[in-house]
Amino acid sequence: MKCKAAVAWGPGQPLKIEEVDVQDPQKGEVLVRMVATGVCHTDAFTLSGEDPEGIFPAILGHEGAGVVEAVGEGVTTLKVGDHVIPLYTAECGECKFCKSGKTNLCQAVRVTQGKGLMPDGTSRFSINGEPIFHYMGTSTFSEYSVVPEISLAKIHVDAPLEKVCLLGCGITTGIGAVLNTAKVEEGATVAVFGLGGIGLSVIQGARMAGASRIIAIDINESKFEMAKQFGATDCINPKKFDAPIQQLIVDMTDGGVDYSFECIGNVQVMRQALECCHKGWGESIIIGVAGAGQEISTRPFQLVTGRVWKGSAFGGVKGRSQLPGYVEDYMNGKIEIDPFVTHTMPLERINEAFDLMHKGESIRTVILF
Ligand code: NAD
Ligand code: DAO
Ligand code: ZN
Ligand code: ZN
Repeated sequence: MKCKAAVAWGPGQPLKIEEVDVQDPQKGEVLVRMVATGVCHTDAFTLSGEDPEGIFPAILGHEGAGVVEAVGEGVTTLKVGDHVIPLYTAECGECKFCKSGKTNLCQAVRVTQGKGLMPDGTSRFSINGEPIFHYMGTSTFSEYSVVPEISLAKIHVDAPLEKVCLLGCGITTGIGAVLNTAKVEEGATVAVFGLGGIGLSVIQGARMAGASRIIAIDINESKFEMAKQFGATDCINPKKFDAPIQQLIVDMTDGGVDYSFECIGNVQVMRQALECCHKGWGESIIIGVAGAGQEISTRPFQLVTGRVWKGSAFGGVKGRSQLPGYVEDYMNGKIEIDPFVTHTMPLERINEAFDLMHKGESIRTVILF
C-alpha cells in the first residue's frame, strides 16, 4: 500500500512529506493505522545528527497510538481493530532481560531496531524501490507503520488515541522514573531539572508518590506555571543566582534532596543533579539523553558518601504488561495528560512542531492523521 509519511532525509534537514510504499506485515508483524503521534525531544535529537544510532533516510516518531489494520502470519495476541500504542522498548516475555524481573529493556528486537530494520533485517518502507529506515521500531510519523507484535501494547478501545499517544513515551517515562526507578516515598524531597514533557511528568509522578517538596528547575521561566499546576512547590531559574544550583538546593533542603531527576540531556546538569542530593542516601536519576560521545563526571567521593547515580529508560515500564494500566489510570483520572497537549496539527505541518519545541513554546504537539 501507499501512504503519506514525514521522511527525515538527512541530519539537520526539515522533514519532507512523501508518499511511501508500505509492505504488508510479515511473520510476527502488525500493520498499524496511526491516529495520533506526539513529537518528543528525542525525535529532534535524532534529526539533529547528535544521536549515535541515527540513520537516514528514516521515518521518525515514537509517541504514537493507532488501530490494527492487518496482522502477519503467526500473530496471536492482536487482531484487526485493536487499539494499540507502539513500544520502542518491546516486551517479548522470553528473553533473559524480560525474565530477569530486574529491567524493562527487552532485547528481543534490539539489534535490528537499532539499525532501523524489522527483525528479519529488512525495511517495510520504501520510495521508488529504495528502502527508508524504521526508527525505534515505531516510525509513528507515518499514516501506516509496520511494528513487531511484541512492540505493541493493546489498550482500552475507549481511550482517546489523540491523548494516550503521549503515554508511548514522555508521560510514562517521567511517572515511571519516579515510581519504578527511584521508588520515591511519601514525604520525600525531589528536585526536577528540565520542565519539558518529561520533567513535568516527573513532577506529576512525584505528587502521585506523595513527595513533600518538589523543586522544579528550568532556565525558561514560562515552564513554571505548568510545573506548579502539576505540583511543584518551588521553581528556580539557575541563571538568576550566582551560587551553583546544587549549592542553592542543598541550602534550601537542609543538606540536599532525597531524589533528583535530570530531564534535559545536559551532562553538566547531570552533575548538578547528583550533587544536590542528600549525603548518605540521595539518589539521582538520569532520564535525559546526552549527545554522542559526551561523558558525565563528578568527584567519586560524592558516591563514596552515599549518593547514588541511576538511569531510567521508558520509566522502567514493561510496555505490553504495564502500559495498558497507565491508559486506564488516565481514563479514571489518576494520570493527567490533557494539559501536556499544548498544540495539535496535521502531519503536513510537522516541522512547525519541531520549531515550537526548539523555541520552548510547546510541551507536546500532537500530530493528528
Ligand atoms: P524538552 O526539550 O521539551 O524539555 C527540556 C527542558 O529543559 C526545557 O524546558 C528547557 O528549557 C530545559 N533546559 C534546557 N537546558 C537547561 C539547563 N541548563 N538547566 C535547566 N533547564 C534546562 O524535552 P523533553 O521531551 O522533556 O525530553 C527531555 C529529555 O529526556 C531529552 O533528552 C529526551 O531525549 C529525553 N528522553 C529520555 C527518555 C528515557 O526513556 N530515558 C524518554 C524520552 C525522552
Ligand atoms: O535496550 O539498549 C537498549 C536501549 C533501549 C532503548 C532505551 C531508550 C531510552 C532513551 C531514549 C529515549 C526514548 C525516547
Ligand atoms: Zn520520547
Ligand atoms: Zn524480552
